[in-house]
Amino acid sequence: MPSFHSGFVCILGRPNAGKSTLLNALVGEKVAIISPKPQTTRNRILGVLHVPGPKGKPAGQVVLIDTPGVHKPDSSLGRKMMTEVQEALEGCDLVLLIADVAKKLAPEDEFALQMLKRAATPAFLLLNKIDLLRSKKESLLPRIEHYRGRHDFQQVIPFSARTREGLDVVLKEILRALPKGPQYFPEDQITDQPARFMVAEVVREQVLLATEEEIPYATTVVVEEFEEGERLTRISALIYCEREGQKAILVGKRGQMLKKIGTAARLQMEKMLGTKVFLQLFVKVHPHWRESQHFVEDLDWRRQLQQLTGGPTRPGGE
Ligand SMILES: Nc1nc2c(ncn2[C@@H]2O[C@H](COP(=O)(O)OP(=O)(O)OP(=O)(O)O)[C@@H](O)[C@H]2O)c(=O)[nH]1
Ligand SMILES: [Mg+2]
Repeated sequence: MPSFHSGFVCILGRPNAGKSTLLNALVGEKVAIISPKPQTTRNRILGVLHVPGPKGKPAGQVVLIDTPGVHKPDSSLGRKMMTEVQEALEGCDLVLLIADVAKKLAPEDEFALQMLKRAATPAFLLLNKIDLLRSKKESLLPRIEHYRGRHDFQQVIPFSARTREGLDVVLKEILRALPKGPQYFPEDQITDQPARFMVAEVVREQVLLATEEEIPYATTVVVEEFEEGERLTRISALIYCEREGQKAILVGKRGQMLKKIGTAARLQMEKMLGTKVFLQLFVKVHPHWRESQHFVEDLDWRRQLQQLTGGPTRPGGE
């Protein structure tokens, strides 16, 4: 296939800029969870976009890597998140730096720019959320000037991941920037995350949507049991939080909150898996888990997968 273009494209930017929304919009399926709260994404997430060409022949493959929002970490969890960003940047062909035009420039935007500069990879500046601007073009100009002065971007494209305005231009330019290359993933594969870990994320998304203040940040989800049948999948998951008070809120009066989270998560899982789902959720307190390097490392699904399949589990043993 002489004209097949492909490559790895890293999505980088401050928390809440719309990186995961862009990933899902380009892939056309929900690969990453999304929430109005910053620091939703905690690990790098791969989404494969199979681009059809004329006469139904594939024209290319864009392997997108969504990353956690760039911030100054203040815990083991935050440091792990920034390592995930760094790993995603390594060896990619193109970086998409996502800015949120509805927000003022913040230190996190500068951190993201610094990471991009260190990566020394061709980059696009994507100005997201233009649907929130009243007088679109004029208000974008100072932002564009600022970024143009800081870095040599191959493209600067305003768009909206939510309304899809400008998304066709984003995709066209990504394809143009990618080299001729192989098909990295088979045509029926859209992510490398096993279903077992995607369902943990689905539960976490519902926790993020249903709770406030520190609970979204102090919560993580681990799937304990995942038994896939032809018509029914049995899933049991633990929601970890850091304090008894958080547990009381997550469970709710007479278990109402946990039930609400469970019902919403189950409906999403049934759509995702194409089977009925029997979901059991439990809440457990693990004081200061975000500070525990060991616990945070064990949350990494790539490591959990190695444990499940009996492979090496610690760096150095690999
Ligand atoms: N109005 C508007 N909202 C958007 C757009 N793109 C994303 N959002 C919203 O912005 C919020 C954050 O979106 P995410 O995709 O989770 O952002 P993210 O950059 O992945 O965030 P982290 O994972 O926390 O770094 C959500 O409430 C989205 O619905 C857009 O183009 N327009
Ligand atoms: Mg995200």
